[in-house]
Amino acid sequence: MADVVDIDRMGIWDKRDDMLVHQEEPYNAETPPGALAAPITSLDAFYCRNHAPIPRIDSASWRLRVEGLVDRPLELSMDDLRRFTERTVVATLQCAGNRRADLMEVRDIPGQVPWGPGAVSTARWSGVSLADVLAEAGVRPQAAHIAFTGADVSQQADPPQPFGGSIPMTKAASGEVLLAWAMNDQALPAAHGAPLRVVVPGWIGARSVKWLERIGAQAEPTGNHFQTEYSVLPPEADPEAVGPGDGITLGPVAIHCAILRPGGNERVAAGPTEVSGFAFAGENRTVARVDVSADHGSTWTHADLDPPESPWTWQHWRTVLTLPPGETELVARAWDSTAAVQAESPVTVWNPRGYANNAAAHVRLTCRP
Ligand SMILES: Nc1nc2c(c(=O)[nH]1)N[C@H]1C(S)=C(S)[C@@H](COP(=O)(O)O)O[C@H]1N2
Ligand SMILES: [Mo]
Repeated sequence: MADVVDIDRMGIWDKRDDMLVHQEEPYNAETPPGALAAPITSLDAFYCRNHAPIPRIDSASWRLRVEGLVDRPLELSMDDLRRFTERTVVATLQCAGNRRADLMEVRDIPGQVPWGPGAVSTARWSGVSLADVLAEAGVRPQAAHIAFTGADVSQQADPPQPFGGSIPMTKAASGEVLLAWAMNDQALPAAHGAPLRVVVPGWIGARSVKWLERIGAQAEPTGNHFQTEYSVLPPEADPEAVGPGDGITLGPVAIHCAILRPGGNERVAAGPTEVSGFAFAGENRTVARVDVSADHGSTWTHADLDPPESPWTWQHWRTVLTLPPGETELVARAWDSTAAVQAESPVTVWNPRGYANNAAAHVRLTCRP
């Protein structure tokens, strides 16, 4: 079992002073709103989500085990991994708990991190394709799921368990899922899973397991605590008294958007004003349209979308709306390429653990005449 780093925290996390820190230990911090406007998030502003202290790993003696339903079990060092073809994917990572704070206003969600809209960031990830490593191991046809296990042991499971998750073989075999050792062309920081992490583009952040130690090919999804923890339960369910199959296990990210400017506290003059933000469609969906309204949805303006950095990233958008003097509410809603649209209100999507809040974005502001 890996033990815990006891050096100065700031040195480990290496984050900007204006990160919105929800917890120091385990460290949970969201990206400040200003940093969400950049297509690629700088390492010192990338959100960080942990369920346990950072594990101490000696990358020289570290090995990745690939086992289960495979013809050739593997034990790979970092040098072994670097012999596979290096690949780079620009991908947005979004926590399933992003915007839980808005759900908590509908009804309390005890014991969970009150994330605002900044549990999302985008990086250039480099490493090897999971598919290439699985091909080397020779995955047997009975393997329908690929399970990942990290080195960090979380007390949030009873008994404590390493953090883990799984994805179906169909996703695992697609070239975009990476075992990444670099982020924005720099060595993967300890906070983000060094020496090696999974990056599952278009899926909730929880499946992108950090500090990866084991890959298992298996017939069923993993029984790891965090696989079923990240599920949407019906509103009336007691999260302490549910079985593994009672929820909707989360995978692909649902269409979502955020308004970045103007911010809620910004001083804005009435009249034509640029409104901007980003939208993100998970898995193989794309952002098809973003509608913005300043009159409670009587009229909608279609925002201009920036081209995405890759099929796996958010897309920033902007438009000009004429804002009236006095109090106004801006609303933005995104549609994806399957014509799925965001829920109008968090009331619709409230669930006991507070995941997958993709309700339309709202910003209240007062404009000077
Ligand atoms: N080993 C491990 N992997 C993990 C986690 C964790 O606590 N331990 N948190 C997951 C969750 S819930 C999210 S949203 C992402 C966050 O990745 P980041 O901290 O690099 O932003 O990592 C995922 N991978
Ligand atoms: Mo997450």
